[in-house]
Amino acid sequence: MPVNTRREIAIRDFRPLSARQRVAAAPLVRLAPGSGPTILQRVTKHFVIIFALWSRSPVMPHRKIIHIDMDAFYASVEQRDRPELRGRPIAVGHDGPRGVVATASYEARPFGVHSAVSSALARRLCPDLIFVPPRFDVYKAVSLQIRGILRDYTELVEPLSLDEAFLDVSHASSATLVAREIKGRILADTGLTASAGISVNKMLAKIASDYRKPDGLFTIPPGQIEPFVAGLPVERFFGIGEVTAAKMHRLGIRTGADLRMWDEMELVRHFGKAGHSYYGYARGIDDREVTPDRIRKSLGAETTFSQDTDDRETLLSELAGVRGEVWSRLMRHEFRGRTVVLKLKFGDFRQITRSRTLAAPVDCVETLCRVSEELLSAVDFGGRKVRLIGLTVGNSPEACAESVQLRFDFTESDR
Ligand code: DCP
Ligand code: MG
Repeated sequence: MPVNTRREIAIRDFRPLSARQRVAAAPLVRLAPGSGPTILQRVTKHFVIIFALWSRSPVMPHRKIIHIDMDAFYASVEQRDRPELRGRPIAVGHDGPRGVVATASYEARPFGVHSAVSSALARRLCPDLIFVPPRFDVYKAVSLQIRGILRDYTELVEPLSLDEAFLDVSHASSATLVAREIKGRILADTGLTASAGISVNKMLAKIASDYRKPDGLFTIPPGQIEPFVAGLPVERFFGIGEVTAAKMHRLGIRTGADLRMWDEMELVRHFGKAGHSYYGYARGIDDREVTPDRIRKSLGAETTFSQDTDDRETLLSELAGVRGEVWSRLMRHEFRGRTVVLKLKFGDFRQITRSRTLAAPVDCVETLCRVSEELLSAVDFGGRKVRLIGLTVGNSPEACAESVQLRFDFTESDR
């Protein structure tokens, strides 16, 4: 829904209160028995009615989106771990004729050293630049630590890369306070600063996080979207890359206000389907949802017996049933994993797991059968009866590779 029509819709759709709402308002309005209503009663009554009208307004509440982006991520991790690099201009990357800068510390940026600049040029721009070789395993571990923090605030976390993510915190009363707290947690737990942008959609939140970097926190509230977008250079819109921005410049479109003057079909004529999105961006509209990272880490099934048992034959046949279910799920989800985990819960509700990691992902039901039966036969029940048996396959090569995508091959659509 276009932001600028929100007020019109809100007014147009006001209707009389329902009987239920009148009943809800009644106790507050009937303050005291007596002749006529006092001034206080009249004011209260009007307040209650306005509140009830507002609360039943069909206007969808705005989403509350936070975009978190770590500051000079790889470089900050290096400066954190090597105090002698703090306050110095550093570039993460290999120094050499074919080297490229992955990122630069904020001390190096005024020299023009930043991501994707060749190492040779970076050295010329900043002769004191210190090159630090990348340690991807460390960045990945920090990234996972940050994701863990973000997931403490909502399930709706969509990582965009190792160092940035969107969160949908529409449930919170103040997204800005949540973002402030997240920044504090990240600093306390990792020793690194993050910038946060807060607004009603992804595009605006992403722009906002960049607005006060480093260590920034910037909110674009609903009432300020229009003037904010109007003054924004088109190259700062999330979704408009360098090539498109250059084309817009040639058409005389430099700011959101310029873009807003264009007819939607004209934009489509010049920019193809993306023209529809640009038309929305100029009005601060972006309907994309925060899509959580749903990469599956494991897949399994389990069954609880109606009667606890320690009979090995019964357990083998129950295991076969569970295994059949796991196998069909593996097929259905085209999931592959190298680790087979057997879970047993005993009559006293204590639980154990036994696992084996294979050299290659489980590729046939016979392997799953052999491994699961071997795991079961090696368990000592300690005189207890089994109440539940479960089987899981995990350690998928796809899930492990998930966040190692590095961004040297930046393309327009990534922006
Ligand atoms: N990266 C990369 N190659 C690129 C861009 C980025 O290897 N062309 C890596 C290094 C960065 C990390 O991804 O540290 C995060 O990218 P950002 O664009 O968020 O840049 P920074 O976090 O380094 O800096 P900023 O403070 O501007 O976010
Ligand atoms: Mg960053």
